[in-house]
Amino acid sequence: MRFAALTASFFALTMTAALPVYAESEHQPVTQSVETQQAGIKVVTAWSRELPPTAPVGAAFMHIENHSDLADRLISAESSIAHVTELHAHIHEGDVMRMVKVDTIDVPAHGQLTLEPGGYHVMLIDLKKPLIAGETLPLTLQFEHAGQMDITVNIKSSDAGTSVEQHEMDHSAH
Ligand SMILES: [Cu+2]
Repeated sequence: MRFAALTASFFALTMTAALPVYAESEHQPVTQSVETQQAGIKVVTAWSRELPPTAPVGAAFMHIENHSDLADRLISAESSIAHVTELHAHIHEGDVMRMVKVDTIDVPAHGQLTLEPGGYHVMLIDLKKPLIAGETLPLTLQFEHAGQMDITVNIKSSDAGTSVEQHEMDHSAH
């Protein structure tokens, strides 16, 4: 049962990889997104996806900008919603894509990086609470240079697109 749920969750992540992903928010007001900046590192549009209450794992995605001259790297993450939080990447093995744990995720000097379905993500393992659309979850990121950053992750509905623009369109339609 646990394996089945994990597989379903992985399948959902893999399937969304082909969808267009959020790219740039600089030019438009992003009212829903939480923006956190510290020591040249800026984290925008952190999001997760709602999952059935029985799902043992979830994932958090975000866009990270490094406005400093120093290359930085994400070295760990922690959330009170999960017993274990890991940094993950997806790798291709032949036709199969699978998740692997990574020690760090590099953010180049004056560069940017998007954690997204099918790519890097923060894995929330052994969830203490279900991920419910419209709610948020707290996440503490640890960067090598920028240090610790507390961010808020928006939980989106499972049928929402992967972009924050889509998320907002969904809301404005009400
Ligand atoms: Cu993962």
